[in-house]
Amino acid sequence: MSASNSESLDAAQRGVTAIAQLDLGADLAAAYRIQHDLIAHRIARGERLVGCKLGFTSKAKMEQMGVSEIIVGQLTDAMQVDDAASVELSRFIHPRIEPEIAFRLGRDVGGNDIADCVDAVAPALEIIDSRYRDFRFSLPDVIADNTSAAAFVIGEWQPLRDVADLPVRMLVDGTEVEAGSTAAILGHPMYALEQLVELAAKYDVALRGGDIILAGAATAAVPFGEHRVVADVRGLGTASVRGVDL
Ligand code: OOG
Ligand code: MG
Repeated sequence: MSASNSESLDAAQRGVTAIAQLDLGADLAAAYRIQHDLIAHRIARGERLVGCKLGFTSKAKMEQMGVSEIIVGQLTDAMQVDDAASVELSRFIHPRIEPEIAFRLGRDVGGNDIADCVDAVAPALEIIDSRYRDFRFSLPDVIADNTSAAAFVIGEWQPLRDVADLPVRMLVDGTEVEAGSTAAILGHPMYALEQLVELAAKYDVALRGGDIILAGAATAAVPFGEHRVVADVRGLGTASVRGVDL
């Protein structure tokens, strides 16, 4: 059951074709097992895990998607797009983009306080692309689908500083389309990291030195098309990407 669900999701992503929602019931552990199987297919093709991402850490995201529980997904090297680079839109089914902040772990978390393990922070953008029709899903559906992870961009890393309440803006071709604050991320992005430690232990996600962690979008996501999109986090700088149709 879970193998075939992970194969359907993997094929949907590779074939850039949406599938019907899965009928998973309410078992979140089973949904995370499908996510692990899905990542295993990617690893088997030569991709490498580079970190993880949180989802639904802000009210704006929860309300936009009708989901109210925080979730974790996994990031591979194939999802990373260089800052200020172009990305081909044909890779995605119905992509959306959202502003994020990213943390980098300087060492394995193990039993340590995660705040002590973070060695850098950066502005970031995440491109999400549900593999489900109409971008609609239940909580288990989106967990199985690796939390809609599709691509991400990291701006310049800098030493960790106070990120409690930094204004966040997202601009599309120079026009502001979303604005918020890092305080929208569970009240404080470091609190999101503490929640991540619990989720990661429960659902078998490693938190290793060198890993990148996306803390979750502070604002709603917007459709990603043939535009230049910038995330601007005051005090941290920007991350940007251009969507291109070749
Ligand atoms: C799920 C991913 C949520 C975030 O930052 O909250 C997420 C989705 O919205 O499709 O990445
Ligand atoms: Mg996100």
